[in-house]
Amino acid sequence: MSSLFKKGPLPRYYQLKEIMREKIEAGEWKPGDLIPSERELCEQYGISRMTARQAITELVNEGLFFREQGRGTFVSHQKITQQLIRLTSFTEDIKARGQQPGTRVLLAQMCTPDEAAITRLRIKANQPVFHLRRLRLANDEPLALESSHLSFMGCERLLEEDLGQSLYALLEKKYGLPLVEAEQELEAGIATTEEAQYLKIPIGSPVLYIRRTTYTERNIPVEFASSVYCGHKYTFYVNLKRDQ
Ligand code: 16G
Repeated sequence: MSSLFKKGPLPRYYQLKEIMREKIEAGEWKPGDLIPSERELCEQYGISRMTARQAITELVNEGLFFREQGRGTFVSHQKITQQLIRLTSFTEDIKARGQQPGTRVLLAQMCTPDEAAITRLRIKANQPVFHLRRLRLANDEPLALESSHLSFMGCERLLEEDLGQSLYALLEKKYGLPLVEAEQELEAGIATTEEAQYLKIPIGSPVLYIRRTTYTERNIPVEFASSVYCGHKYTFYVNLKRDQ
């Protein structure tokens, strides 16, 4: 029996999921790799077939694995999965897929907020905000255009930061702003000329518009982001439970 399993409240299938997720994150399992069969996982970890199956099925549902009839289960490439339950950053989502996150900063400046930012960040029209526009990449492929408005005491200091790194990590680690929760809206659309150019897709291709307001402690909004994601490269995953 494997010592990888910890005693405690976490069910075994869940622990196995996390073990397999870590293998992808660490690059041990790469996109296109065949993962061990249910039987092999049972033998390796001393677990039941049901447990192995549940862990694999959930990772298939999350988009991390895909099944091919008669061939087995493989680590997926292409689509990036963002869970709609956990609050994660772009950097975390891409790394979780075993890919290399990248950022091209297109604009970073203090400015007056637009209507949407005023409402979402609950600020006055004359309060300057930090505006950051970034092209986000996965393995050097453009995936999203993100436009973030940030408002917190001292946000102008962001002008001096290396904005090619993770914004969430910067806010949490350097600025001491724990990111507690977010509200997010998704909307379908088609790429404008500018979006198509940045995302390297034909004009009029399907895109997803995502708006997210991220809150720190005491329900204070710090970021309002409005993003455009390539429609064919992204999956949103949500696990729904029916009221009993
Ligand atoms: C996500 C968020 C964005 C946030 C970024 C932080 C959406 C639509 N947007 O991409 O608001 O700024 O994560 O990622 O989900 P980072 O820490 O890698 O910069």
